[in-house]
Amino acid sequence: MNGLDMFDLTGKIALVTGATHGLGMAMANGLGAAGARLVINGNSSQKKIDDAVSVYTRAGYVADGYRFDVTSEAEVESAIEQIESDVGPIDILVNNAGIIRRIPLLEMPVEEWELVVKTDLTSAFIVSKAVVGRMVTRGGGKVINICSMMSELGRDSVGAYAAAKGGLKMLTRNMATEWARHNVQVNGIGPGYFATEQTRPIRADGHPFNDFIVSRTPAGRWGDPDDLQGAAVFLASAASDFVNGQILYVDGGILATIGKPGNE
Ligand code: GCO
Repeated sequence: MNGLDMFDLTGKIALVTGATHGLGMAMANGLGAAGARLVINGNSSQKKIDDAVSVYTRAGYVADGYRFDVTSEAEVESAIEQIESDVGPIDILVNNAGIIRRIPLLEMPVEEWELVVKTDLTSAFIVSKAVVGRMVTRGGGKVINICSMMSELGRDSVGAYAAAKGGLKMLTRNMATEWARHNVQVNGIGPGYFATEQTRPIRADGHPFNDFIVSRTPAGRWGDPDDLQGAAVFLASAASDFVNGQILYVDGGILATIGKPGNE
């Protein structure tokens, strides 16, 4: 295999959780453009899933949608069984589904904390457990866990999210430790600050965070969700067959620096 062939995903089946919108949709588009057949998951409504499937189909990709709750082991197990019998064996799993609650820790109800940790961290364990058992039997596969700046950095009001995303980074390393020998490569992508629905409230014109992020990011801008496609294709493809347990930060340089460029 040489040149661009190693990035080719033709014939591969990719399950992307939370791929009805936002970063999940951008990464699924990248995998589709590289040739993968898409299986997308959402849990808010069947209509949202159907709408997303038509977006992928119109883009020219083969896509199927499945509604299930990634935090429920029973739902996940039966959905994975269904997907593999309807569509075929899952070669690539992207654990992308997640939520955020911006509540200072001293005001955070424990129920909200648990919901965030369950959705952003425990779900990756549950879905991977169901999918990777099957990958091991078949001789290999790829898992990509979607981490965050908050896998490395704290920020006021996002304590539960940071705890979950920091945990997801270590879960990625532990999965790599246990599964590399089975030819399952597990890695993470750590998006920086991206212009999505999730960040809309803190991107609003005049919101101090908007100016802060633009000046704190060496690239000088919010990320465009499509900026994640290259990293997703790389970690889903044979090009990363000896890459295990890494987190690839796609952040315009935030983690490389302490401050804004041009500071005296
Ligand atoms: C926040 C943001 C973050 C980003 C992203 C950073 O409030 O700090 O919403 O959580 O969305 O995860 O990588």
